[in-house]
Amino acid sequence: MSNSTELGRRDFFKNAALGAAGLVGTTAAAGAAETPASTSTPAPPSVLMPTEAQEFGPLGRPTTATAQAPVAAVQAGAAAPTPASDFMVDVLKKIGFDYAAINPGSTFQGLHESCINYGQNTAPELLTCLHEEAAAAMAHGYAKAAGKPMLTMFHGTVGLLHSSMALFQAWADRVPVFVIVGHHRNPSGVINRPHSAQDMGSIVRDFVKFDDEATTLERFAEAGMRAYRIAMTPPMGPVLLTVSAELQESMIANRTSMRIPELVMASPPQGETGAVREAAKLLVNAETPLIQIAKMGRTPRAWDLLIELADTLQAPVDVMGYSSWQKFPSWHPLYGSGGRDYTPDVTLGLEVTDMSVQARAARASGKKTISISAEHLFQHSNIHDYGRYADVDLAIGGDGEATLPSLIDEIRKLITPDRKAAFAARGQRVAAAHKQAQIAAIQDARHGWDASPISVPRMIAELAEQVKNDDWAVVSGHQFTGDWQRRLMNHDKPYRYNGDCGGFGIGYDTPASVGAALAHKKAGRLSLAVVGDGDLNFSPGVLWTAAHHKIPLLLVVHNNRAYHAEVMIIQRMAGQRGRGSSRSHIGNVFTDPTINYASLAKSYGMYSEGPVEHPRDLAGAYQRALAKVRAGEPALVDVISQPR
Ligand SMILES: Cc1ncc(C[n+]2csc(CCOP(=O)(O)OP(=O)(O)O)c2C)c(N)n1
Ligand SMILES: [Mg+2]
Repeated sequence: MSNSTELGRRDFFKNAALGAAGLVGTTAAAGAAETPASTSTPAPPSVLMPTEAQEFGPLGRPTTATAQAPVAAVQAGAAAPTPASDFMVDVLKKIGFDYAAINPGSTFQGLHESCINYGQNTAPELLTCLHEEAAAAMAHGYAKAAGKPMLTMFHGTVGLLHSSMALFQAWADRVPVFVIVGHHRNPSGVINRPHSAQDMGSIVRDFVKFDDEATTLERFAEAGMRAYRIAMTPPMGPVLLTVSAELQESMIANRTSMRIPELVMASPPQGETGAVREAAKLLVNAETPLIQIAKMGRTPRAWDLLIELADTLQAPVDVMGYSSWQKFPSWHPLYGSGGRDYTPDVTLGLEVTDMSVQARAARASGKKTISISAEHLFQHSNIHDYGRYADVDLAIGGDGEATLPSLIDEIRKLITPDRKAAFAARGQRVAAAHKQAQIAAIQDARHGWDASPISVPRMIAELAEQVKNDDWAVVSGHQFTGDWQRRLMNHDKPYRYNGDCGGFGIGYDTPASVGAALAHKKAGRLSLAVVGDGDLNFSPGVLWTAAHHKIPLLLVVHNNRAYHAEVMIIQRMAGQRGRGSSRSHIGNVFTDPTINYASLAKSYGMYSEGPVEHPRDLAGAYQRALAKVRAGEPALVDVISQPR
C-alpha cells in the first residue's frame, strides 16, 4: 500500500511538472495548456488520500488558482519566464540570510522549491525543523549569538500559530527573527482554505515589530529590505512577511529587468546630547552610583563599552538576574551590586524595561534614577512586559549601546582629581564585595557536593572543569540553575552567555541553544547548554534537527523530574493556606514513569550519556560526550539532579 502511494505521488509530481512546463510561453499558451486537462480526463490517482484528491483535480493538476493564475507578467516573445519565487530567493540572498529554519507547507512550496533548486540550498540553507515553535526559538537563539537574524518560513495559519509562542519570546527579548508565512489569496481547496487568512499578520501582530503583505514582486523586494532594517533597528524585534502562494508561483517574463534595492541599515537611535550631559553630571557627582543592565549588548562592542564605563566610574555593574544578550564579565571586580551595604544614590538603567521599583525607592529617599533605553521608543502591545510606570528622574530615548560612547566622553570631561580619588576608593570597596561574593559562591557550591541526585553547582562545576581549556559559550539561560554558570565559570568574553528567553516561557532553552550553537559552530566555539527536563519536553524534536544538521552542542539535562519551579509555587500556596505541602507534587512532577532523556536522544540519532545519578560518574560522562561535540556533533548528558 505504501509503495503504491509513493508511486501515485511520483506520478502526480511528474504530471505537475509537465503542467508547469505547459505554462512556459505566453499567457495565451498557458491558457491553452489548460484545455487538454478539461477535455481529456484520465482517472485521478486513486492512491491519494481523499482530502488530497479533493485538493487536486484530474491529471493531478492543482484546481486552485495557485498554479493557474500567475502568468500575467509573461509577454509573447520575451525571455524564458522564471518562477517569481526564484526572484524572491535573490532578494533573500541579497539580504544575506545564512539559514532558514522551516517546517514545510504548501503555502510556501514555491519558495521552498526555489531555495533548494534555484538557490542551491545555500544562503539560505534550509534547516529542517520538526515544530515551528522550535524553528522560531532556534532563530531567536541564533540571532543573539550570530548578531544577525535567521530566516524562518512557515505554513499559513497552522505553522504561524505554532511559531507564535517563540515569536512572542523573541519579541519580549527584543530579538530580531525574520518570518515568511505563506497563504492563498483565493483559496478554493478544502485544505488551503483554513491555511489562508484575510489578514495573516493579525495572528501575531501584537508581538511582531512589523508585518506586511507584498502584493507584487517589487513590493516584496522592498518589504524584505524594510522588514530586515526594522527588525535590526533598536528596539529590535521579530518581523513578518506574508507572501501568497499565487505570487510565489507566478512566472516572470524578464528577470533581468527587475531591480532589487540595496539593503541600507539605519544607525541606532542615540541619546540626545544635552540629556546625556545631564546624566554624566549626576553620575560623576554620585557617591554610590549603580549601573544596571538588562537587554543590553546587541554587539560585542557593548561589552567593551560597559567595561570602560564601569572602570571610568569605578561603579558596580548589576546584570539583573534573568536578562539577556552579552553581559558584563562575571569575574570583573566591579561585577555585582556593590555589596549588601551599598545603597545607590544614582541608578543608571541601561535597557532595563521596568525601573519602577528603583524609581519609587529613589524618590522616597531623595536619590536619583536614570534610564537610557530604546524602550522609550517602543511600540504598543497588549502584552504588559513594559511593567509599571517608572517615574525616573531622567529618561533618555536612545539605544543604550549607541549612547555609551557619548556618555563616557561626557563623564571623562567632568572628572576632577578629587572625584577620581573618590572613585578609586569606591572601586576598592566594590571589588572587595565582589571577592566576598565569589568566596561565598564557592562555599555554597560545596553543600551537598557528593549528594545523589547530583547538586546543581556540582553539575556545573564538573562541566567547568572539563571545558576550562576550550573556547566555550553557554547558550542556554540561567533561569533554573541558580546562576551557577556565571558564578562558577569565568564569563570573560561577550559570547560566553547568550541570555534567557525574554518572555519567561518554558520551551525556549533547548531549541534556542541549538540555534545559538549553529552560530558558534562557524566560530569554532564549544557550545554548552544546561536545560530543564520540563523545557526539553516542549520541543524534543529539535534534538533530531541538531543531529541531522550536525550542530555541535553539549546539552546537559538538569533532570529533577519535575516542573520544580511550580512545585515550589504550590508548596508556598498550600503553606499560605495552612494545608501543608505533602501534595504539592501533583500536577508538577514526572516520576511515574520516569523519562529517560538519554534514550530519547538516541532515538533522534544523537549521542547520549546517562541517566547519571552519582557525582563520581559525571566527569567521565562529560568527557565522552564532549569528545563527540569537539568532533562536530551534538551530545546529551542526562543528569539526575537536585531540584535547585
Ligand atoms: C510555556 C510555559 N508554560 C508554563 C510555564 C510555567 N512554568 C514556569 S517554570 C515551569 C517549570 C520548568 O520546568 P523545568 O524546565 O524542568 O525547570 P525546573 O523548574 O524543574 O528546574 C513552568 C511549567 C511557563 N513559564 N511557560
Ligand atoms: Mg525540571
